[in-house]
Order: sequence, then structure tokens, then C-alpha cells
Amino acid sequence: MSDEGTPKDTIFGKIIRGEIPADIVFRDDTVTAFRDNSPRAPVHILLVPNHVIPTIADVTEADEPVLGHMMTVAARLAESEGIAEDGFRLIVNCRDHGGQEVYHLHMHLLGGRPLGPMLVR
Ligand code: DGP
Repeated sequence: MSDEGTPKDTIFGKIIRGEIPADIVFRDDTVTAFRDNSPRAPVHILLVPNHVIPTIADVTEADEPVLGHMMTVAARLAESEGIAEDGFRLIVNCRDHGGQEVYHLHMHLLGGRPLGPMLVR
């Protein structure tokens, strides 16, 4: 099912549909992963479900397969990017206080250097 033209459609929908360019590193029927265009670490990849879920607060039990698959894809990408052994961080920002900019659920995969404390105090 395409989200094109729905109010939920975002820039990530356009990337998933190939309407705007992105450095895509993985794609299957469920998930697309591409490099963040404003990277905060040597490796900064966004993993996005192909179908729009606006935020992690909107998930239901029906989304559990895609959410689990995103974790598996993240682990495999960490290996292929060479950051699995040293370690990495997965982040899902949610809504205003979480700093979410794009309202299409996505998980950040970050690594390639020590990432410091989880949050600035
Ligand atoms: P968040 O704050 O969690 O919603 O993160 C959104 C991220 O998306 C941010 O790190 C920058 C990235 N981003 C925004 N627009 C684009 C785009 O058009 N292409 C790519 N590759 N990344 C984008």
C-alpha cells in the first residue's frame, strides 16, 4: 500500500518510493535504510518502515513484526559497516520533546567513534 498523497506522507516516503535521491544501503519489502544527510557520526544510517507509522507512540501490536525486523536489519548493517564489534547506538526520537523532525518513524544507527554519554545533562 502506498502512502503517496496522504497527509502522513513525508520526505522519507519520497525516498522510499525513489522520487528523491538518497544513499540507500538496504531495502526489502518491509524496511528501507539510507544514510542520514546530516550525519552526527562516521556511520549514521536511518532505518525506516516502508509504510508510514508517524511516531513510535503510534505503534500497535500489528507493527511488532516490522519493528523487530528493523532491529535485525540494524544489527546486520552494523556488521556490514564495521561498527558491530566496537559498538553503536540506536535512537528513536518521538514527537516534540524527543526532537523528532520527520513524522515517519525511523531509527538512527550511529557509530564509528565513541558516542559519549547518552544525553547532555
Ligand atoms: P529526527 O530528528 O529523529 O526526526 O531525525 C531526522 C533525520 O533525518 C535528521 O538526522 C536528518 C535526516 N533527514 C532529513 N531529511 C533528509 C533527507 O531528505 N535525506 C536524508 N538522507 N536524510 C534526511
